[in-house]
Amino acid sequence: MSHSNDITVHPREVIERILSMELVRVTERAAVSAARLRGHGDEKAADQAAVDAMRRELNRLQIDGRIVIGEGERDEAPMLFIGEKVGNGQGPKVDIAVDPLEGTTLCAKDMPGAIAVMAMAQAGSLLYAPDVYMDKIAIGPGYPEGIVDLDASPADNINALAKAKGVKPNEIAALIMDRPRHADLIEAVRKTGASIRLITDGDVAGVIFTAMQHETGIDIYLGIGGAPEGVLAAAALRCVGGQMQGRLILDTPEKVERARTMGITDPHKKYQMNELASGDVIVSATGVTDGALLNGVRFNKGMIETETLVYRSITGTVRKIKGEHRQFEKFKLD
Ligand code: VTB
Repeated sequence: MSHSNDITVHPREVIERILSMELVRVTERAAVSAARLRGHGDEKAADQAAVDAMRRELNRLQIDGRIVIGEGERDEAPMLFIGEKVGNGQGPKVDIAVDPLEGTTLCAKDMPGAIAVMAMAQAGSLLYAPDVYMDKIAIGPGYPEGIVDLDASPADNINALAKAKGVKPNEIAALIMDRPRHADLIEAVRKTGASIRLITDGDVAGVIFTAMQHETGIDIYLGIGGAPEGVLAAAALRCVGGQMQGRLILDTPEKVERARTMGITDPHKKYQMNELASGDVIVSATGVTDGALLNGVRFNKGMIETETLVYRSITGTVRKIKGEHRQFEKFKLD
């Protein structure tokens, strides 16, 4: 009988494999804590609960971690601020991007699409983005490289995508955040005949929707949302092989300066997806409210259910993990 303990696994592989499951726990805990305040109309309290839980769980991990995308800069965010060290300092050196509650308003109003999300990568591989806006464009996998571009007109992008998909432009569905700043964009997309799904919040999930077109019906994401959310979305999309570009909106000298102190020397740079997130990345997202990607947290009698998507760029694996957390006294999720 042969023994299988002679299989050689690269040490980095082992670390990453173990960490993928650890990240699931981190976002699960953040989601459960936020969901206890779901539908209570208090965005701040829900966000704080998610931040507390995420930070506590991160500090339990065997990592030498540093927050690169977090709740804000040190002076404005007491927890999970940019530059904060997390983990027990013992394991691999990693950079971490977090959004403990992406869609605080969605959670406070119990509307679809709030998630707890984080990405972890080798140190130096996530863009240190300031908390400004980012202009973004994203499509799912399977298209030739470069068929859409942030600098092309909306009409050219929709038409090129339709051609590559082998459909008419009126069979393309775009997703755009419902904001006055998008009035011209929305008009231009509508002129092509494409349909638009407007969302009130939550464009990390919005970008990921393009990679699951068969489930979400969305072909392309367009428009301006948060830059930190752009990095998280790029990290997830990289794992499944879509295309994305982003450009920071640094429209005041103060923002240009803030970006410069974070190492960004060209304020007009158009970032490709693998410049937003490179190297080996793991992304974990747990549903807080129900959404197209994930069910929200369910509080049952004696048991809490969670749903999490975990992405790994090294293998392109996407796992949907259903957690059943039995509320035995000693294992209780708080
Ligand atoms: C964006 C978007 C996020 O908040 O940051 C948005 O990326 C804020 O946009 O997903 P406005 O300033 O226009 O309100 C979210 O929708 C949720 O955090």
